[in-house]
Amino acid sequence: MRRISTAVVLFAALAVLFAGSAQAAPATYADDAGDSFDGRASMDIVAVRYDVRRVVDAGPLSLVVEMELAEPPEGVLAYYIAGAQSEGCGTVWAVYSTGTTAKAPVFGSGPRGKFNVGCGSPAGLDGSTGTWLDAEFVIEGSTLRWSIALGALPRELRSGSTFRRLRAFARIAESATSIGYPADEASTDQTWSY
Ligand SMILES: [Ca+2]
Repeated sequence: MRRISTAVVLFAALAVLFAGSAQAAPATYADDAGDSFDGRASMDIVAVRYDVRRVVDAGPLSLVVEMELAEPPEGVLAYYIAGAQSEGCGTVWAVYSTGTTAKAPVFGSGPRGKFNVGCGSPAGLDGSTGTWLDAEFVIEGSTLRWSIALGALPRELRSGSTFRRLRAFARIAESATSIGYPADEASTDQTWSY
């Protein structure tokens, strides 16, 4: 009898442990509406959300980053970027490029969403270990959503991390440079762990 109850307690503890790691509470931070540099609602960040969940039923547990704008995003000449400093893998950026010349080597010629993470590659000549990863990327109304299966991330991010310095940018792009002009910025002091 004692052995059974010990097993039950152990199972319950493991269930809590796994539930905790699989269902981390999402983090959301907001930004004022109506504050984009050039007044366009399509360049106006209003909220950013981090989560680990299954995007589709029976799909893989995924890192999910969502950016809500005041209106649907631009289709040309814009970048939308959400970043955070991770524990173990440097900066994790979610980047949507509408497809400009300067980003073509990474993004190709069309609109595309990707992640750039600060680990997962051998150090290059400049010491960088940054790695570009394809995101599952969709635009649903005014919300941009990047996701990637946890198993597709470098091992430093697969089983959990803590994200700090959460911040996001909407940038007006022009074809000759990769930097662009800031249209809106958002940030928070809160941290997020999964
Ligand atoms: Ca805003």
